[in-house]
Amino acid sequence: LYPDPDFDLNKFNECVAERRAVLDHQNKDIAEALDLLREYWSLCHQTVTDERRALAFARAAAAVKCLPFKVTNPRQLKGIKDLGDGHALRVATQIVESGHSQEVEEKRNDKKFLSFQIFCKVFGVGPSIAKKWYAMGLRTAEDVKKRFDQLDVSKDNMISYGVAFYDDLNRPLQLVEAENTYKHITALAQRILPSVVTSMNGGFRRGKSSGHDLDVLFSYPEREHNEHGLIAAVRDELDKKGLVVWSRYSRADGPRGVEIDSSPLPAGSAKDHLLVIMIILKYPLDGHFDQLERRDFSTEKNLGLFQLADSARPWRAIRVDLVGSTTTQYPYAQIGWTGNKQYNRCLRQYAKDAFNYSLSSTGLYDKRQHRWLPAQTERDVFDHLKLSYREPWERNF
Ligand code: DGT
Ligand code: MG
Repeated sequence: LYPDPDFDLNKFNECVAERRAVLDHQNKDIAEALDLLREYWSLCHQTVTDERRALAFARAAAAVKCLPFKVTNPRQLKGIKDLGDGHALRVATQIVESGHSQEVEEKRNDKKFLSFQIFCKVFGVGPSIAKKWYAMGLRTAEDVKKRFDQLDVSKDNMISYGVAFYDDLNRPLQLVEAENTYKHITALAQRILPSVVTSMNGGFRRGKSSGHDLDVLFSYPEREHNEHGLIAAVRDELDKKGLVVWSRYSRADGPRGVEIDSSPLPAGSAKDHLLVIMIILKYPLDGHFDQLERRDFSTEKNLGLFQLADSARPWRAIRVDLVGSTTTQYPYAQIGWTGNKQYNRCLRQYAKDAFNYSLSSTGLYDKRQHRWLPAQTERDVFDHLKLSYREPWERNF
């Protein structure tokens, strides 16, 4: 049945977190169709059932991306865990049989969906705001710009920057641009704190050649974190150079007025776990984040729009996230900020189901033994979870 004689369906289904998905997988047409339905339900959902539908399509698309062969016969799709035996399987089968799905094409061209896609491409806008704008009769990016004054968005809000820099921020950031910016930021951070360790995470670490932003992760010992507030210092240095267009800083143990104001979360005690819960409750419940992500935060973070030198004009705005983690959190932060989002969901669900562990970008918490599990490297995290190590480029679920 399978062109790959080594393919074992039972093994493939045994543990979803053991699967691997490279960017250049073999079933792009099926995955694209399923991802479109995921996006449709994630943006246009009305009910909790619709949100669940979006997650089900995300799992189905990931399953297809993990298949180590090109599907040529619909029978090859039968019995695949996460593809199921319902809606997603039906769509995948149509694509294999005819290269076409009526439903996918209708949704792709759905007017409301197209407007929601445009609105959600505004930095700071998620499905709930998109819905409001749609109800106000807005349809296009031009409508948003023209009627911006009626949108009840304050001038310093991230959304007003999202609108002002709409074109810049929707132009893909190329790998070489990301690397240059990353090097510049790393050099700056090393001048402030020579022992800092940095990594370029997000899609670029998974092998993408372009992306919507640059995700830089910093790691430093707890003690130095408390003294310096490194991310704030880096942001301030960039600001002095006139390179910051907009930024929002948050720190778990920061003074009042920052986005998250509570104590830092080192790997340690049950008391720390309580703090996690307190912060979960404080974390904004935006439609973009599902249950597994809401409890997630880092001790220090700066969302920013920075200036990037541009050949055609003095500069253009790009999205850069600076994330600080202590040395004890670093491997967890690396996994969390490498993604992709669906891979993280899968790992976290598996950690919960298999061991009753709570996995986040700040650590792995054993809820039975009430303790955090230490890790020095990403491999240690995989070992804790009794999973084979997966390279970043195999995490493109
Ligand atoms: P891109 O930027 O379009 O190339 O795609 P990615 O995969 O780099 O996506 P991005 O930049 O949104 O996020 C990178 C990873 O970081 C993703 O797997 C999820 C994680 N992440 C994003 N935002 C947050 C956040 O607010 N909190 C936490 N803990 N993780 C986040
Ligand atoms: Mg990114």
